[in-house]
Amino acid sequence: MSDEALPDFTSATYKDAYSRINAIVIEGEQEAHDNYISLGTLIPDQADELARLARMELKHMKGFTACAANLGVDADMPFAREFFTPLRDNFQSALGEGKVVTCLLIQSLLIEAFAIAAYHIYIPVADPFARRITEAVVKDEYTHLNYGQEWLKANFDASRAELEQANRDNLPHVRRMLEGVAADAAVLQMEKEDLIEDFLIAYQEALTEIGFSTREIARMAAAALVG
Ligand code: PL3
Ligand code: FE2
Ligand code: FE2
Repeated sequence: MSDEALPDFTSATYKDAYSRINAIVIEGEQEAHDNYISLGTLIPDQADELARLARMELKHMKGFTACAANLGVDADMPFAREFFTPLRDNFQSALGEGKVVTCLLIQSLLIEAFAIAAYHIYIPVADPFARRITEAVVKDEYTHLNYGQEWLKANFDASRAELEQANRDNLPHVRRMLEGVAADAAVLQMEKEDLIEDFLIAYQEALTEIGFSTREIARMAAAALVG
């Protein structure tokens, strides 16, 4: 991949695809910020740490906003807002019910694993300006995934059933999101199969650390096929 030609970052086709992909990333970072602030209301003794994670998300958002400006692209924010609707709605209803486990699964496991996969696959095909920014961001996203992972690991017995249900309710949305972004991602020379593979590695590693068995994880991953 690395010895292939990079995309033409100035072409109309590239900029058109970038206006949606970049907007998804900006919206995702903004919502991640809001979600960590909200999580601080559910876990008050962690509010300071969660506010620190939230601040990192705003920094990411600014970085990706600069990437669009650098390419002369106008991010399609209404498209991106729509893109996140299912996960945003599910996070908001879990928040309303005080379901911290579901909120952590949606934000720290699913959304962060999705971001990690997307950024990994993007880095080798990004323009040099965006590459530097994305490399710094992806390190932070591991910190965020790890935050949720460690909390859920420490509370595994009490969280297990809710995690399985939240996975069933939300993993199918992640699959649809991957499918929804695939055509634009391909214009950026990011392959759908690579995105799915990287996502599953990050997500399954987290579930393993939290305490699920291989068989349980296989059953959870199957929810994306039937959902
Ligand atoms: C949480 O910290 C961030 C959530 C962001 C979700 C990102 C989804 C990415 C979709 C495909 C993007 C490829 C990367 C392009 C960068 C401009
Ligand atoms: Fe982020
Ligand atoms: Fe994050």
